[in-house]
Amino acid sequence: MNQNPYQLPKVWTWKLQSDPDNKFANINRPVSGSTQERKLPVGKHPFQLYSLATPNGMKVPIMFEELLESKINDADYDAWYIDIEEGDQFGSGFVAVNPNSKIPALMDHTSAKPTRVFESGAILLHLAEKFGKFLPSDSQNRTECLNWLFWQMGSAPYLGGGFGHFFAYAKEKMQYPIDRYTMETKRQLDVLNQLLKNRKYLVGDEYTIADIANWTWYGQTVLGKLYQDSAEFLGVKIYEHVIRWAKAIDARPAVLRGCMVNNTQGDADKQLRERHSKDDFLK
Ligand SMILES: N[C@@H](CCC(=O)N[C@@H](CS)C(=O)NCC(=O)O)C(=O)O
Repeated sequence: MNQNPYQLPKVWTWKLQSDPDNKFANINRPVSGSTQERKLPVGKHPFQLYSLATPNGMKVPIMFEELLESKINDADYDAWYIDIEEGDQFGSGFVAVNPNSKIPALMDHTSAKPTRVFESGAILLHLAEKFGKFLPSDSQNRTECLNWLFWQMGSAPYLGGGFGHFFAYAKEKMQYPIDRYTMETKRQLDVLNQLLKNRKYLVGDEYTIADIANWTWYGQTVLGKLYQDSAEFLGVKIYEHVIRWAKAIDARPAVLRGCMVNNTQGDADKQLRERHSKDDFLK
């Protein structure tokens, strides 16, 4: 047990912390809104995406690339790089698209007055409905698809903000939060494993936006792509059905391209800082 537990003050107050090892923590504030005037760039395509290749960010270029792969050429897009470590999400232009200052954020210029869309789940649903793709048309399967889409949106913060934060990012390894969020992450992986025992994809035989949303988090976790050595720590080998599902999605050309968009880390051939044309992947 920690000999010096945190002594709760009566009222919490914000102290600006300056930590050279954690730029990201330095820009967090307990208030919302923009901190600087900054216009967002607008390219030539109908959809303007402002994002970064995190698990939440990746969902959207994967969706666009899947639509384009299905020959829906009207789904062309520009993807602009938002550097959240440098505070781009607090620029006035970005805040006007997403008042919550988080990537991904989308401007849909196909409407007379451009439509803003934020929250990755809402963006996937918006595009799926607009193009009639990756969302089942019959009522029962549509509802099941939304069940798993919203399950992901509610569950992944325990995996990312909980497990990932305390396992990989927190300077000190603290057993209490690591135990708590590891338990929950493993429970969630087991939920998916039980489901995928009898289904090819989350809703059945059809690949949907529920698979896209869940793959970037749970699929990438079992494939060892998130949070350093977390796959070994989480003992992911036992989630054999999740691994089979994750590998199948990982092999899709649109997923490969989507993961490259707004990515500036890792292997050079997997990086594409901004995407403005399909030819950008060939450079
Ligand atoms: N529920 C949101 C979560 C988005 C989110 O947390 N984005 C993170 C990166 S994955 C972000 O922009 N963080 C910047 C910040 O917290 O200032 C979604 O799915 O769109």
